[in-house]
Amino acid sequence: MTSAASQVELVALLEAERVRVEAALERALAALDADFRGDLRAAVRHGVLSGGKRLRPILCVRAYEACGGSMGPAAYDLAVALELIHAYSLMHDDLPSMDDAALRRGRPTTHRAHGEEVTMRAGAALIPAAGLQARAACRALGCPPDRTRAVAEALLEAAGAGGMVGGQWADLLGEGRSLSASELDDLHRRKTGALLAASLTMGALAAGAPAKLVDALDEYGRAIGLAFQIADDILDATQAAETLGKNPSDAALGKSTYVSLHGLANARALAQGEADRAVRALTGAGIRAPALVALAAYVIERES
Ligand code: GRG
Repeated sequence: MTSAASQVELVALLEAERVRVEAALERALAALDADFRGDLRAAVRHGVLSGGKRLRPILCVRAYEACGGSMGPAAYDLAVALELIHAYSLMHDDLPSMDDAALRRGRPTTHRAHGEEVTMRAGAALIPAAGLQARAACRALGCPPDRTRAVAEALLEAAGAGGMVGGQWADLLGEGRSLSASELDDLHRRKTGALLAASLTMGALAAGAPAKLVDALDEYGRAIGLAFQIADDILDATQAAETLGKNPSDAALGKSTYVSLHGLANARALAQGEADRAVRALTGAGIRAPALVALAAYVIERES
């Protein structure tokens, strides 16, 4: 458990960071206005600007700073490339052909508000937009071409078939069937963990960090990715849909979860173990980043 004082500090930090992320998202969407018009623009804005914790961009800027990058608007412009991918994934995940969800972040899902066809288009349009956003931000940060390429690759690999899309596919195939513990780990390493880990490595790569630091932040990201997902399953099992602002739950969709597989108490212990592993990855590499340490605790203690 984090102390009450550090909890207060973390809440203030998250709020201050969230405001900077929202501003960067507004800049990113304004730059897309020429191509994204009418119903497409409205659906994109619904999916991207509908709240959310903005955890991925916050991890990215904190990794960038921990690796010596100097903070400013361009760092947030880079970080929101991750949020564009995350937003598309949630818009598509909620579609009738996937989770068929009515509610996301306490509001109607994008397809319920804007229709299924435009939501598919809006989500698809966000994928290349995210790649271009990352490239433009790297250039603004003064990254040389090889660094820019490495950052863009980290984003697209994490979002692709070996990462998030592959994990989502495994998730859909797993509906209505009981997965083994290793199948469940593998699914979530890809579906949730890959993009969370890329959030850290993109920040480190953009700052020009040596491989040792990039690898340590990758390990931190993968550990909090798993911890985050286990915490998600715990919240799903213990909180009402209204509190979470989303429905239906994974259990209701017939999916295996850490709670269904391991039980609540073991799932909590597993989440704590992963959060501890994340912090060890930082200390092992000599990375001094109190915000990242606090965020490792936050991912398992959060209430939404
Ligand atoms: C066509 C197979 C196929 C895939 C398309 C839809 C999709 C790609 C991927 C979905 C991946 C997905 C739903 C991952 C879930 C990750 C997750 C735990 C989301 C919740 O993240 P939070 O808690 O959400 O950070 P907020 O609302 O705070 O942004």
